[in-house]
Amino acid sequence: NAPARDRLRIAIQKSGRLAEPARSLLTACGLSWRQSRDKLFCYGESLPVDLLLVRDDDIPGLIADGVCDFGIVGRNELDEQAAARRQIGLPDTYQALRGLNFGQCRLMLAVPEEWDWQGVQQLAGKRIATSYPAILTDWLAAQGVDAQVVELSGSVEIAPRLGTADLICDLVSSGATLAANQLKPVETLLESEAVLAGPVRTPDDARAGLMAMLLRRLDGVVKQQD
Ligand code: PRT
Ligand code: ZN
Repeated sequence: NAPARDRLRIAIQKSGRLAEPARSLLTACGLSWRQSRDKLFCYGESLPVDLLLVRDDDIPGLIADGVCDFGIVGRNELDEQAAARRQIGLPDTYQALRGLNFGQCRLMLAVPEEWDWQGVQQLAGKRIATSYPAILTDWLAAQGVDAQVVELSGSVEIAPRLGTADLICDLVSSGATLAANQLKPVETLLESEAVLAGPVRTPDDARAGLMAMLLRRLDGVVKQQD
């Protein structure tokens, strides 16, 4: 049993694609902060809602461990860590509560341009480079295809040219990066966007009311943007 808290903590990306839009969205919900000097923790002024500025990879774990109550993170990252946790038998402790209408991208398979793509059976025995090994492993199993997953933390697009993999599974938005690396997208594993993530079980202290209020405000703001 975690200790009762009367302030809410929201984890957002410190820098990167989701950092600015996440902060603007929360500002539009009426939140404001006293900027701390190290800028890792921002103390909430208008409401008892504090911000933690972290790497996006850390956000699911911060919610799973109860350190943060909400987080704004790509569905791709949230699903990857949930799938990885499930694969080692851990229970689901967080969930995507709302889609936020920004950070849209797709997790896709991409193959060298010269391939004549005929379908997933073509993946048998191939090596696929990705930073999303758990999602890819689940997807391959669902497709009934036996391929090798090569986990890379970055520069996935150059793996086929380096010879460390035959094809890749990576995030795509405009497709320019794939084209620049002579790759073409062939299958979509996941449609992603930034989401508000929260715990499966709402804490039974003062935070519950704050969480409900913030969700209401968020729904109002996100609806206005449509
Ligand atoms: O430092 P930290 O770990 O926090 O950041 P990060 O480098 O892991 O993440 P960041 O800021 O790059 O991305 C954060 C989130 O933005 C991702 O988890 C996705 O949910 C979302 N997002 C949206 C994207 C893209 N679009 C995207 N295009 N993340 C990455 N990309 C990559 C893509 O893979 C390609 O390499 O950007 C490049 C350009 O894409 P194209 O298709 O437009 O060429
Ligand atoms: Zn990251």
